[in-house]
Amino acid sequence: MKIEAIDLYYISQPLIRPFVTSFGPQQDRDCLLLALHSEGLVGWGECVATNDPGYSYETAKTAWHILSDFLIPKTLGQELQEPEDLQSWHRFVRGHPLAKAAIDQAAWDLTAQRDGLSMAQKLAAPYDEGPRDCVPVGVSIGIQPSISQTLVLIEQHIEKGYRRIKLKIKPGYDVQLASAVRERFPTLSFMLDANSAYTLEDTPVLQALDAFDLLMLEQPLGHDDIYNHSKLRPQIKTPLCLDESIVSLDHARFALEIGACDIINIKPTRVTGWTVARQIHDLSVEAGIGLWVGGMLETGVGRAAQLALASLPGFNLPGDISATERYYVPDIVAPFLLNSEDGTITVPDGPGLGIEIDFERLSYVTLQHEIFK
Ligand code: OSB
Ligand code: MG
Repeated sequence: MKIEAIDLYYISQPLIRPFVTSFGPQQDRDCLLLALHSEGLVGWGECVATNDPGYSYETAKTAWHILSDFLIPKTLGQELQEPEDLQSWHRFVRGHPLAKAAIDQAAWDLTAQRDGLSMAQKLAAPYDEGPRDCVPVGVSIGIQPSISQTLVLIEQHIEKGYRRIKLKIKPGYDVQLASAVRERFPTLSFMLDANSAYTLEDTPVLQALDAFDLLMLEQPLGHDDIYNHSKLRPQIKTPLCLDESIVSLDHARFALEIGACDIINIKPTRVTGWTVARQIHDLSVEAGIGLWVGGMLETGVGRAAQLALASLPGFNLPGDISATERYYVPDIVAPFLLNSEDGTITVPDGPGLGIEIDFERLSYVTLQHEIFK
């Protein structure tokens, strides 16, 4: 499929409520959308880099630069057979996984449409089992002004049908929070995400969390660390999950070889896209570890592709793929809703991502649009 044209959109949408992590609050969420055009088909991708370099060094503006000046010129006019082709085309750009992932997602959408498959079916092609129809999902709740407000929010999400709750923590807002949650909800499946806010010196605090029967503790130490996590792991009882540290297939292998984690949160966008995400999935299945799909406050465009990934057989824990109405109303595609009876979301089964873009809404939230031909 010759890549005939590429659209790039810079969009900004208000979040329904600010999302606060250990690196600060977020109210308006910027991101990029990208469309690959070939043979009358259009494949869509989302670049989740955002306003600030908090979670990642990439921002929506650096991603615009890397995409428009390097990745898009390299991609335009090429013959795309399979999404894997992008690996060699884009290797000349070091880093910038979130920018690369926008094209990767769009290539999976485009080629799945060409093959007459949903993206879930295309991703699941190498496995005996087909993709799951529905995937269990949890919610990620940001840092609230008070513990009592957090308890109210948890209650509301349990009532909606969510079966797994993730709470953000930071030093000074951790043990008390976990203790209050466990006291109020004795059987709740809940976990904590520190987004790299601790060091090995905080080991006693992290050990104190052992008392609350957490599902897991996500990324307590450095965003670029693997080694110190392997030091921490035998000192705590809570299963340790890595997010930020796993930036490639090699890093996943390093983490497993030195015993740095029990669980991996695969964010396809953090590892350049769905091709590498599936390789990490396969490695994790071989290692027999816990595995789930992480999120980055995606619009429905990105959520559709996360759901496709989460439908693969090796994902054995609920992902951060909560309903899009938690963040954006309206969204630029029809909302993905929670099946409240079992805490799942239905995986789209239409061609490719199985979404339909609302172009009126898209143009309303677009700050910049460029067409590359
Ligand atoms: O660390 O998992 C994270 C959102 C933005 C950046 C980092 C993270 C998150 C989330 C939200 O936890 C997950 C989601 O609901 O999309
Ligand atoms: Mg995380």
